Amino acid sequence: MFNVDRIREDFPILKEKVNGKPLVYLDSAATSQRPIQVIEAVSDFYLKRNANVARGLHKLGEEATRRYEEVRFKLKDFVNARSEKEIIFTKNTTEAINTVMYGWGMKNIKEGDKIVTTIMEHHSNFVPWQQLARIKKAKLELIDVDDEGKLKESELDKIKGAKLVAVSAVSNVLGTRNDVKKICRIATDAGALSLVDGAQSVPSQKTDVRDIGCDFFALSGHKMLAPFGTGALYAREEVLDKMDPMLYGSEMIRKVTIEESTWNDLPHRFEAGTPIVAETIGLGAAIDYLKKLGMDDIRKHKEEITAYALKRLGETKGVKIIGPKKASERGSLVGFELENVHPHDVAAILDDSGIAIRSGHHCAMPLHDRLKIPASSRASFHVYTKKEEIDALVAGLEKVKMVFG
Ligand code: 7TS
Repeated sequence: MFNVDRIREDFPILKEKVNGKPLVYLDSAATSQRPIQVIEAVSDFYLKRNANVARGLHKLGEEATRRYEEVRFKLKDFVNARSEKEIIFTKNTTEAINTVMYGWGMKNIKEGDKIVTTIMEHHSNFVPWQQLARIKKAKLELIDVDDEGKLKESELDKIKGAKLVAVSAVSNVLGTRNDVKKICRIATDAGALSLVDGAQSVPSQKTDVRDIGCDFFALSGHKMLAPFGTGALYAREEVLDKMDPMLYGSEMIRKVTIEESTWNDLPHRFEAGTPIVAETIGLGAAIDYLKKLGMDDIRKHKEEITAYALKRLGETKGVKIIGPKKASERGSLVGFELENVHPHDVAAILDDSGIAIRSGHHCAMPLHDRLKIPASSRASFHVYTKKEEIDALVAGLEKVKMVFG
């Protein structure tokens, strides 16, 4: 049984006060809070088990390696990859996407080739392709959105003739949940590789990379209750095996002589240097936590909260909601504008009441240009979000309107 009050007990920070008021944390799309189980997994490692991995022959080092590699298997199961060799640990989604840009893109994209992405992308899934296109004199084409912030069906034709299609599963501004399975199928049929940015989808719904049919999938740990500095790239083994490493150094080599070097097996070839050990073990604890709650129940809860937020904000005079109208077509966030008030003022005044939301361009400047707005406000939700917090947001917005007459 999904019990939010019970879940909130696991998140110590939710008992904190901000500006003398109880914290109302509605910025989980930027980063989630962490349950005590994750915090304790990290501190337990430093307190009792700290050693570097894949090096020492001593007991502590072996144990650290075992626990660290165990997380790779957990993540492989969590996203339904075929093999743990397809899971590369990265520090976030951004690093995962850049690993593809450098390792696959620099090798395979040639002058005149076409890369397709969308206007709704976060800069992390936009700038790497823009730069790759610039360096290689390739073309970057964008799939546009309609008035409701959904990808235009008619523009999916752009995928024909592309070498790579990169799309987010859920937009961090519009909230739009894209039909990535369909887009990846069109890409595969067109002979293109596909990359899915799962930063906003992984914390809110079941992830099945085989069902999606993508070649690459990027995710961030810090949005899915895990520590900062954790994340992963999933890549299909056949594709990964032909990619070049982005970073060179220790761990990723097999043999080094003065003249040349050869590379380690997958996945270690793509993980140069000492990894983020304790925090990755924390990622393992976050996966356990999410699985225990159940991804289907998490999705149901988040959809309920999102539907409630859409309803309450929709009833609030002066509020204009950005993105799809139905909660079922969204991830767990709602972007909006408040008439005649700059989003930064909205966020600052809400903050006085202990309510944390995000305002700005949300690292999606091309999208804001397309929407012809300089910035927007965004409330985003997680497993611990209660309807009362949406009520607090709406009351806070009434206060903002009063301040601005
Ligand atoms: N892709 C999407 C869709 C995102 O929302 C984000 C982060 C990223 C990629 C990059 O993730 P990172 O972990 O590598 O930074 N989005 C946000 C946000 O909306 N507010 O803060 C970070």
